[in-house]
Amino acid sequence: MKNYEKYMKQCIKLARKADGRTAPNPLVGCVILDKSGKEISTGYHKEYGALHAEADALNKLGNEAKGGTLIVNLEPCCHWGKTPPCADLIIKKGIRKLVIGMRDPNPLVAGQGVEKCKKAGIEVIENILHDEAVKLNEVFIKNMTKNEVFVAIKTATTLDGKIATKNGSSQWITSPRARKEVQKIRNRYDAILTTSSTIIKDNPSMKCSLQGGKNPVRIILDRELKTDFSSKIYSSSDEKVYIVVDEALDEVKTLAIPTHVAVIKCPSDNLKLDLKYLFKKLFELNISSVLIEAGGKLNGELVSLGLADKIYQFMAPKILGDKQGINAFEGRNIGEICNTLNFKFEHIYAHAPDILLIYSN
Ligand code: AOF
Ligand code: ZN
Repeated sequence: MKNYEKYMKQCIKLARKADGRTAPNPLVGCVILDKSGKEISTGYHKEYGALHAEADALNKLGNEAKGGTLIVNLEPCCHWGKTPPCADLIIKKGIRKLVIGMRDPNPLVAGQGVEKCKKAGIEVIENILHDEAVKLNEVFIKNMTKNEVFVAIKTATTLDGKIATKNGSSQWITSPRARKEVQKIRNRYDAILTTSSTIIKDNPSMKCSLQGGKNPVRIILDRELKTDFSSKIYSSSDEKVYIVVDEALDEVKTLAIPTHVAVIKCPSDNLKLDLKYLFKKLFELNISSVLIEAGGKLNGELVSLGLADKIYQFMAPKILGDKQGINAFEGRNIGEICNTLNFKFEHIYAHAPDILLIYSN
């Protein structure tokens, strides 16, 4: 068992090499051992449309795979998609033992890949490092099981949970090292979402400056169309920019939007855009995951509505000490501590002098 865990760890590490490139497909890595237990091949799913991890690893081999063991973090597929079924290739190559981290939540697979391999006489060992396998593909799992976009919030606070002073001054709370880490997080998400207030205040470009990284789609909540199109966020047209406006907005105003910017008309209530509607729309636009980089009001609304799957909270060793400073999550008014919104701890990382806390809903 211990050895399988070691190889499963390797599968997860291989899979992560394609972080941010496989959506809407999962992150998958694969290791193959020959019949004496020696590692003979590895592979991973490199990007959407590319070979599946198992095929990537098996295609490098001839007869040596016969009688061997294949370790993979996700159940092999058994359907014809962009590529042929991996289960068929595994059987054809004479693999004797299959070790998986988790079953595939895709209804087209969902246990049938395992069944097919078992029927062909392959021994199947399941749930090796299951929790890690689930975490690795949290976006894919939510997409598949709920048909919804995965939503994460990134925030950067002082020790007293403030993201800005009362007059909005916020640059920079965290250190350059922490801000570099933000680039890595951006690279994992399909889209970054912010608000007109953040653009007007900070004029961010919301790109990913990571070497070899990809620029995410940018989404701007701008109910009344207040942003200036000369703002940095609109400057490059390499990736789509969506501007989300109130569906009741004056037609003349929407006509002035530049051609590389697509408009999403969204219903609103009480001067607030309907976020549930918007997220449904984003999923229809093939956006699998979105990272929110905005202010306390939007963050507060998202958590209150139960729409945030994950929180990345950077914290700097600074204290604002002013109750009028802006909170990372605004807008709730609770009397009792038993009414807090509770998240689950996932990880803590040191990016000295700051820390990164990761929580899930
Ligand atoms: C695997 N290994 O590396 C991947 C799997 O359209 P396709 O052919 O790329 O198929 C996509 C589906 O195949 C995806 O939704 C998931 O169920 C499975 N992806 N399966 O065994 C892989 N990427
Ligand atoms: Zn496959």
